[in-house]
Amino acid sequence: KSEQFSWDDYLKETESIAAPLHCFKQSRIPPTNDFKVGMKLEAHDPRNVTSVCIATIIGITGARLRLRLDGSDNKNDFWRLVDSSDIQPIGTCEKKGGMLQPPLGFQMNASSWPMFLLRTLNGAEMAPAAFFKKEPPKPAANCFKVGMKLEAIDRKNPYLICPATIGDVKGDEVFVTFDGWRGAFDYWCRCDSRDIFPVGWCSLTGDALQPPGNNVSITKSSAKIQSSPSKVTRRSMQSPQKSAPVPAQRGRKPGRGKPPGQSTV
Ligand code: MLY
Repeated sequence: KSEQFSWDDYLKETESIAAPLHCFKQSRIPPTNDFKVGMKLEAHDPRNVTSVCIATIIGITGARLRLRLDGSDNKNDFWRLVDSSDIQPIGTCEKKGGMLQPPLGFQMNASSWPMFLLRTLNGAEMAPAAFFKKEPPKPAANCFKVGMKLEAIDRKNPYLICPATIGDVKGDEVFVTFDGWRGAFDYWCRCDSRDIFPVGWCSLTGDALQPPGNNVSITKSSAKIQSSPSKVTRRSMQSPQKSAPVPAQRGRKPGRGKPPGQSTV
């Protein structure tokens, strides 16, 4: 399918409604993203939230920043909204009497941290305070209802935002289910989570909303054309889209008698 995903069509097709804006802890109009790749800021270490660390903006996506903690590896990048309370301008921590900390898994000897920090900040391009936006207020109550549609971050692939449905509601929490993925990516979160967005969010921020997975429950009309609906829908719809099979051997076909040698790619 090459057609673009349309919420209007999808809501009609699935006979469902979008969760109202006031359910979310998100601003009605997504905040503008003025940040630039390479700028530095302070961020709470996602793996050790009491630590405030130096982070570098590695990428920009919609109203979010892809961040990497200085002194950490490239395997623990994380994404934050520009109005997240987890990020702040450089200098904020010190102003509050705190001390910047090395990230969990600091790649150098702990004793080299003070010098590392000095060098990291020296001549760094610091994100201006005006770029940080105020966190939106909390929703008054959990007003999500089972079946409501939304856009949600895939926590296993946090750069992705996908169509989702509220699968359950319990107290202040909601169960976020990903349409067409058979539960593999579903999670519980608080109703005021910053990882869930109202329908239409991505089109406002310019983010690419992922299309729903392949495993959609088949409608009655299309089931009729299947030879054995119950089996076909269950089986053929089981595995999500797989990328094209990877050839066993990369690069040149090994010539007869010649060893493959080193890859040139
Ligand atoms: N490469 C991953 C992508 C899955 C994304 C699922 N999201 C969109 C709910 C996989 O196939 O497992």
